[in-house]
Amino acid sequence: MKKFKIDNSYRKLILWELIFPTILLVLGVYHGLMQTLYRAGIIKATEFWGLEYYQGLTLHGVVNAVVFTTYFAVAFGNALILYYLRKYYNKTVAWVSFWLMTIGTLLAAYAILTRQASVLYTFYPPLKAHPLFYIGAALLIVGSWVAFFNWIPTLNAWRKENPGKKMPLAVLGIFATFIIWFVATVAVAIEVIFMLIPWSLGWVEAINIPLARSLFWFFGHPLVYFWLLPAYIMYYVFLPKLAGGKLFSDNAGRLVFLLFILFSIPVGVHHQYTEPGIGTGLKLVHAIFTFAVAIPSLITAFTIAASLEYAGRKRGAKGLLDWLFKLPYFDSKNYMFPFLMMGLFIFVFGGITGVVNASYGMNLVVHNTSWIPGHFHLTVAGPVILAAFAASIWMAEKLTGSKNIAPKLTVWIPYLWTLGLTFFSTPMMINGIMGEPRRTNLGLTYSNPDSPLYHAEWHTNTILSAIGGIILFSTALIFFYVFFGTLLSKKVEEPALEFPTAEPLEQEQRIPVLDTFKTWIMILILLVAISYIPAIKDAIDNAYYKAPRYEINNPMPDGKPVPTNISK
Ligand code: HAS
Repeated sequence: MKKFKIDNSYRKLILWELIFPTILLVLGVYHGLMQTLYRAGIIKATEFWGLEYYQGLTLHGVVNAVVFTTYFAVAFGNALILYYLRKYYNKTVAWVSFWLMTIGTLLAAYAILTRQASVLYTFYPPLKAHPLFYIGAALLIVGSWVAFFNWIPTLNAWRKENPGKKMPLAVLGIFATFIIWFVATVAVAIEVIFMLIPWSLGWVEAINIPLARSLFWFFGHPLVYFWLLPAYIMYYVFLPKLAGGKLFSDNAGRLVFLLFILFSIPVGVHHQYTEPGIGTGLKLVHAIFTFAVAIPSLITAFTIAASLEYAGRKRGAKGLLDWLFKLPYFDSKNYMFPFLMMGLFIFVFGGITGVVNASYGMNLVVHNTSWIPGHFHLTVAGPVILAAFAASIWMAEKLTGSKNIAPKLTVWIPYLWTLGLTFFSTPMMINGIMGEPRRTNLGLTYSNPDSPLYHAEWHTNTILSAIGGIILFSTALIFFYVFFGTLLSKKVEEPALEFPTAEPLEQEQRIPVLDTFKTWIMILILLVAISYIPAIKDAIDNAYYKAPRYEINNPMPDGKPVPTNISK
């Protein structure tokens, strides 16, 4: 496909949607490193350089997992819609979306940085944050909705002008991503707007915790596919081209994105297997749907592997597996390839550990242990972040007309990142099976030889994990150098949008049900009703009591002083 020279205003919009969150990511990644140093007992304190442990963990999760990913998905969608539909969406609305997201992010950042929102990225009540944290989160979500709604008239206009033509796979992929996001975020918007904000403002005395948690996880698991699907778009549309081959099946790709619409949402209770108020029968229903949501990823594994094999054979491979070694792993002119390839490699393990989590019996062993962050650093911090890094550098080049300032160095980023994740995640998961807790400042106790709670058997793995954290942090610095250096380097050509786009291996016929969203959204509504009406009912009926507000460092509700005259 030809390059697309876009209006300056759209170019600046997408660039700012990449630059602003990447600046925040510096802080988010710094706190990732700090977490490993606390957990290894290298820091044995409640805070470092003026930022408290849970404040840092909140920053790490909110910036890396929510802010950066949401901005990237909007920026990537804004670019894909322009490039593949060659049509403009409303410029003013697109900028309104950016400013809603940015004001929301800054409000939440104020609450976190002033130590009034150390509630982690899941903001579980009864831990209370400053109202601005919740209002900021709501604005970030609404801003992303505005971006998505802005694309709908553009797609409809394109379809009117191209009757009977398949919508481009990348467009189907980004629409599926945002359909999941919109349906999922309705639940967390209800939790935030109708439960947490009035409760945080003191208008409501106490709230139903199981209901708040269930609304969060209605959103919390589809959130991971909102993170993952932009990477999947790159696996299906970019990677076969970058490998020098073709996409094994375009219709398989369409089916995968549409299956995610069905199964991303009716699974959230698998985060609540230990929730007392929700019935075990319902947990089984969500477990079954969870195994269903693994199916589109398994289809992806085979479709992308077949596409890579085709590319490897076109490069002269003859044997059973030598196609794997014919691919352009170190071609600096093709630097996106290793980012996507290593993301896939990491996701093999991220996926397997996810399936372990989904298995009820095994989940009871790993839940709330360091196995869980071990799993999700092989998913969101693996394929997702590597794909976002690659596309951010690529779009920085194309939208400024500059050239990557260090392509030979860029190619090493995914390999160093994979090394860092191996050191970071594997020990976390081993210790998790031995009972090491997640979301805990181990440096004060379990990793502190002077503490009666010291666990010597966890120590080596916490040190290995810290080594992983240091490798990841150093690699992230290389990414920041390449990304910002490319943005600031001199222009060598006219800026224009361009993406490597794979041809399908065969011209497969258009299957109408794989070229529409309506059918799949109707089935989704049915599946959500089956899986969530009983869950919400359980959460309402079985809420033992409603909880008042708690601050992070006070066991007494509503900030009341801890009674000193406790009678014996
Ligand atoms: Fe997960 C918890 C189950 C996928 C992220 N997950 C989390 C949390 C996060 C997260 C952030 O069932 C913690 C939330 C919190 O803070 O409490 N997860 C799954 C399952 C999948 C899964 C079944 N998770 C993800 C993805 C994430 C993510 C994707 C982020 C992007 N997860 C759970 C469960 C929990 C959980 C429970 C709750 C645990 C608890 O108790 O709290 C599935 O989607 C996984 C399917 C994927 C596969 C792998 C397919 C492999 C592919 C690559 C093929 C490679 C090729 C190349 C072709 C089956 C596609 C080969 C080339 C070579 C060189 C080899």
